[in-house]
Amino acid sequence: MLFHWLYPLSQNQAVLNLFRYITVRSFIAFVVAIIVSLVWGKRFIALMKLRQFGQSIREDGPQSHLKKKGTPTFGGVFIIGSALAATLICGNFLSTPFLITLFVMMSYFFLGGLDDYYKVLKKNSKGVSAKQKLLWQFLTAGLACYFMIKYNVTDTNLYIPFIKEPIADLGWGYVIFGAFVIVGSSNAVNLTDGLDGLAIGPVIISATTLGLLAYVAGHVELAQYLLIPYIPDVGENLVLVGALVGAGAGFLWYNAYPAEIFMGDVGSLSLGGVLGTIAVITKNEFLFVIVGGVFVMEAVSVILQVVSYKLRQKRIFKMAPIHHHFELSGWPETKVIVRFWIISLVLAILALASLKLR
Ligand code: 57M
Repeated sequence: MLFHWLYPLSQNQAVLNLFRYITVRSFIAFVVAIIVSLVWGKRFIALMKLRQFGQSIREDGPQSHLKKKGTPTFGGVFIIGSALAATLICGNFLSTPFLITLFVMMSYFFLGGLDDYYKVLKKNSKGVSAKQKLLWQFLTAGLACYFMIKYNVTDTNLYIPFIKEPIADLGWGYVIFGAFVIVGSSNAVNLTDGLDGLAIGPVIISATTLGLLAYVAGHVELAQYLLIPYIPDVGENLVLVGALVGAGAGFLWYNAYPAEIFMGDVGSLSLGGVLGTIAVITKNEFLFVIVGGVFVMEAVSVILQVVSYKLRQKRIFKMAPIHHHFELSGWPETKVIVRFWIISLVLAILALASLKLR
């Protein structure tokens, strides 16, 4: 909103001109969000403890997790809250791609918040039913993809890494395809969120990568130079990413092992939703498999485990998602976390490198 107020003044005050640049506003959003989340986080944790809004722990999980009982949850409220505060200051609310991403984030924030509320209120690990959750997620993601096409934000072509021409035109089928990517991303981040800092580290890395991809896609000369589709106004998503990365870093300050707070579904579903939406809106659905490789690995481990158990009554992993397998194999929690961060970083660099190879 500050952007809309300062922009007209920039004609008289040259220094305010800086506020026109997406890069400058993204940086300011990052700084604002990290300060707000660090300051607010401490108070928020104290409040959650006072209200006894703590996590219940499943007894069939790794034994090392039992000591985490009562750790406050709902951390996503201060991640998204801090990011939203920074975005309200720095964002350009006339950008349709930016508004669509915000729409998905807030819808999943609401869904995750409701789920956490039920879990905490009922003091058990079940929240909103899986069916209701999926229905809400698909409705939101489908609407978002419909808006993308209706408002000419993106075309309905499919692009794959390393090839500059589209491989197919899905027409309105793109709504279904895009919705799958967004819902898959949201749930994969949720599955990853099972160790201290395990989800937020790769979220920060993947969001930064997708933010850069959005910036180049929204920059006419850079898009032409890199032979990627030019998508007007999509660069504004870098401002949201700046805010989320700042807020995420502030959250990690408290979520780092041993965690003082968990993000809850309110955080994991909405952050995963944002990543998926930016991947779809920038036409990087397939590259996202590499960028978000850690989330993909976690989700695939669950699918393989469930299918194998149903078909053969045998498990592939000691426990799925795969981070539990490594824990039960004797790796200390922090080793699993840091190694997953390293994998995420390597994949992000690979994905960015692929931009020049087409
Ligand atoms: C959420 N949530 C954590 C916290 C966090 C189908 C099946 C694979 C689903 C899966 C599942 O329910 N996943 C979704 C995972 C939970 O954390 C809360 O949930 C929020 C995210 N949604 O923010 O509020 C626990 O994770 C630990 N944690 C940390 N640090 C953090 O920063 O240590 C979380 C954040 C917390 C805490 O212990 O309580 C969770 O794991 O429940 N189910 C599973 O993951 C279960 N796997 C399983 O059943 N595997 C089976 C089959 C079905 C594949 C198998 O391998 O045979 C495991 N999870 C647990 N116990 N806790 C196993 C049993």
